[in-house]
Amino acid sequence: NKERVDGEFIKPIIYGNRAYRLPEKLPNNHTHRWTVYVRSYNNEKLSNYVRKVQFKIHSDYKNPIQVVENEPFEITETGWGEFHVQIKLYFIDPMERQVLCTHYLVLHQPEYSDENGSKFVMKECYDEIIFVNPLRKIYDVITNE
Ligand code: SLL
Repeated sequence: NKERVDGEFIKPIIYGNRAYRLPEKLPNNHTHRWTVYVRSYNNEKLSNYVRKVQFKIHSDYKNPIQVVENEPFEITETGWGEFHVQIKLYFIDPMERQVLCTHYLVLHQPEYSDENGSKFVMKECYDEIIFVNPLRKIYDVITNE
């Protein structure tokens, strides 16, 4: 069904990272385990309209480009340094342009405590996806949530 709805519709998203300090340094000098992620603002299913997410990390890594096709849209690695991560969202509707978010991975601050009292570092950013003349079936999910 190729029917479209005229107009612009917005879905809020959150992207960012968490990082935990490792109890001891790994042989490759890695000091932290981190996860970079993107999710919908209200914890609704992003996969209703996102087909896949590509994460591009520092070229130091063996797999600098990783594609995640299912929720949760996230990758976890260990490392020692901070750098820019490119997060690219691909939509189910091929007519929707890809959305690129650039996130600066943080390991050192700001710091929070989780349910178990473990300290972690987190930084999250808010952004919005704008759907222009979406397919009816995409319109239905983005407006019914
Ligand atoms: C820079 N900010 O731009 C620094 C780079 C790279 C971090 C940080 C380990 C990767 C690996 C790691 O954390 N690299 O061992 O594969 O120069």
